[in-house]
Amino acid sequence: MYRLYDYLPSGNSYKPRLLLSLLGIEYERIDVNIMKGETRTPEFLAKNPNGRIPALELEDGEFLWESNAILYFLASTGTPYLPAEPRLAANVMQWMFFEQYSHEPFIAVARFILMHTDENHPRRAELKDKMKGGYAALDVMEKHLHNRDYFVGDHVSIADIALYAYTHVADQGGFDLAPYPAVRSWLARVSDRPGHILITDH
Ligand SMILES: N[C@@H](CCC(=O)N[C@@H](CS)C(=O)NCC(=O)O)C(=O)O
Repeated sequence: MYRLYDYLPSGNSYKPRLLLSLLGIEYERIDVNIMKGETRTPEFLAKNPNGRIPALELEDGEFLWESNAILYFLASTGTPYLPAEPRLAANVMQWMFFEQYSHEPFIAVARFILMHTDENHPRRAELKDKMKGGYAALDVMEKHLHNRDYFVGDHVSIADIALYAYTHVADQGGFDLAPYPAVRSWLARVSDRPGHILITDH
């Protein structure tokens, strides 16, 4: 059985947790409290030398880390979440790289700062740039989704799971999704799927 090293409030670890649930795959969940430094212990660094959750322990005892790589692995055994056609599969990768470079560093980090620091904390100075970058990512998503149901092709894929994770809680990072009707409709479509769980569920 897989073992997922996880922290419930984290959108990055929600990605594999959500996909495992959508695919109906049983797994053991190990809670790693990132706020108590549990990702930086020698024991955890032996699992992920980069000291971050999520990490997935495979049946042979090997570890996979980086949320989108874990999504790729879980989806790549003939599931509908990764198209077989190379061009569409590359489009899925394109949106997952977009998520990591142009979306998560802004929306997830703004959410982290607002959830974990008080008003006078020096990290609050980062928020202006985080909001600018986050809204730029939402603009790209809105434009792409205005005539589409999902990011790639006509079926939900791991690109949607990767982007859903922090977009659906963007309000917790101070983002207003009211001007993004296509993004809001897409969020509802993703959350309507059988097996869907909330970020706080497992
Ligand atoms: N690019 C990584 C980011 C992982 C990440 O930033 N994880 C955070 C929680 S969301 C973490 O473990 N932080 C604890 C630490 O840095 O010690 C991924 O997508 O998995």
